[in-house]
Amino acid sequence: MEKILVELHQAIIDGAREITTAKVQAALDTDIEAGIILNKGMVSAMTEVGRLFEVGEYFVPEMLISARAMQAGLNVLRPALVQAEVKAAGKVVIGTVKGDLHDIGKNLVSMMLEGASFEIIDLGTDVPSEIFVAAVQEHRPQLVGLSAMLSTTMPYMASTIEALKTAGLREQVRVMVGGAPVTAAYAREIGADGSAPDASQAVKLAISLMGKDT
Ligand code: B1M
Repeated sequence: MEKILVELHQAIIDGAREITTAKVQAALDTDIEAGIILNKGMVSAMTEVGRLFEVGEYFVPEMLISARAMQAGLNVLRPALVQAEVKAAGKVVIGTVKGDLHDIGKNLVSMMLEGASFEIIDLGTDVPSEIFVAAVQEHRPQLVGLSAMLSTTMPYMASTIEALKTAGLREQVRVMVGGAPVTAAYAREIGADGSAPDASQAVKLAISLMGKDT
């Protein structure tokens, strides 16, 4: 791996925000492709942070500091990521479900969707089902995106889909779900229209769902 990406990876693990942003900029300046910077330098670092947490070397504060460095790096990478390539006009209401504060993955999915010309209404994190319902009523999107990173918050994806049904809105939108613990089988079980393991697959899924009648 290129030295600059190794340094970027380490900066995120160390939670060194300024070094992270400088390395992302330096990688862009040396014409490394945004997708490579993202996956090799950045996403892999968060996977390592998760491993360090699992083995008890990192605790919540360290995870948080790394997450902040990651987010700062993503902000620098954002213009290169969102250069629209595929035209697919559509509106997406997206959020991380109730009880869940993880937003890096959801933000990345939003950025990549934006890059594919989707209009994004981002409801943030810890979003209760009634807020999703209200946003669908207000914004009339074609797609609703639900993100969850905890096994304990995944059930709120099901509750949100139920709430859309109760509000009579389920037939008007396609629902896509994602997040590390979310499987295709789980997505089917809760009545979602699809799931994606990462942001680029999420874009492909969103485009394919746009082609289907609601
Ligand atoms: Co948390 N955390 N965390 N954490 N955290 C995980 C998720 C965990 C796997 C760590 C571990 O044990 N190895 C574990 C969950 C275990 C489980 O339930 N299965 C965990 C835990 C336990 C917790 C706490 C409970 C810890 C505690 O308090 N004891 C706590 C819960 C807080 C809460 O939410 N209520 C907690 C807190 C935090 C921080 C706040 C410190 C911080 C989040 C900061 C933030 O997001 N702003 C944090 C972090 C950083 C992580 C890890 C290390 C990294 C997550 C991340 O950003 N990954 C994570 C370990 C890991 O993932 N290996 C961990 C990078 C990101 C690019 O990937 O989010 O997977 P990801 O998103 C991907 C795909 O999943 C997919 O595309 C994205 C981009 O490619 N995707 C979608 C995501 N959403 C999608 C939606 C779609 C489609 C695809 O359609 C709509």
